[in-house]
Amino acid sequence: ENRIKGKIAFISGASSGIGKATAEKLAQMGVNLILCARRENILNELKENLEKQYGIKVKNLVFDVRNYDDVLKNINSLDDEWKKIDILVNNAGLAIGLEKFYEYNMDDVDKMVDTNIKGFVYIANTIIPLMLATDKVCTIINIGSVAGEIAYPNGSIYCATKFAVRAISDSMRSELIDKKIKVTNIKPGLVDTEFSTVRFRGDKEKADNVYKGIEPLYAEDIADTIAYVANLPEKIQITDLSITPLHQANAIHIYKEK
Ligand code: NDP
Ligand code: 8X3
Repeated sequence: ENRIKGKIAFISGASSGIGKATAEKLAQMGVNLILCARRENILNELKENLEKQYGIKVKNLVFDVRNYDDVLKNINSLDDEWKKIDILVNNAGLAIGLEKFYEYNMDDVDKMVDTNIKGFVYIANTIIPLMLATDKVCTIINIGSVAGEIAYPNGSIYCATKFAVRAISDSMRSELIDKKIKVTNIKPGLVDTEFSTVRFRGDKEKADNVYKGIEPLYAEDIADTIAYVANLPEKIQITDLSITPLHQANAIHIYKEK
């Protein structure tokens, strides 16, 4: 049963990977989309394709989630119909570097904290009041990670940001307990997206190595899960959902064929 046809979803980080695949999946289900990312040309192309292919409406917001003024300006610029957001996929995020805590460069630390925690907060903080203003049941899907459950060596800052996503999701869910807003923290394991290329600063070989010897998940797998959560009956809330490939148990236990 399709319960979300005609609804509005806001997706941050929609120009690549999980966010882009989610835009495609939700469009296929007849959901109108507000897409956010920094790369305008990719969003424009996506909007054109999705509107043509699925007959839905797409609104692009090109901004950096780290800039609170821009978050406010862009979301507040939406007209009243677009402000009636039913589904938030708070997904924009990144890891930079895989190195010892004491070797991290502070620019990279700032980028991770500012995007994955502060940007994540700015988006949710701006959109929750819009959801509260409607009388509809809404769903917030926060993209955490298995790295938000167990911290691994050389991933201290990224793991900390995903621990933060888990903590904020838990508080948010409790604070909204008497409201019509569900909060789900989806925690993927290895997903083959641009994630590792960004983490290794464009080094494709290092990035490809992460997915060698194991069949990883693909962005579409997470998009299907996001669509499943968004499409649940109104009374059902999934609080947390970890999702890994067959041969991954958690953030630190991965079986790879030699
Ligand atoms: P990608 O690198 O493929 O996509 C990341 C998206 O985030 C892009 O659309 C990028 O758009 C956007 N983004 C990054 N920084 C900003 C910013 N400052 N402002 C606005 N948008 C931004 O990676 P994934 O799809 O894999 O990552 C999506 C989420 O999933 C992240 O939160 C990540 O931590 C999480 N995750 C990923 C896993 C994996 O193995 N891939 C596993 C577990 C969680 P643009 O550059 O155009 O701004
Ligand atoms: C991203 C996946 O491998 O860094 O959350 O835990 S990993």
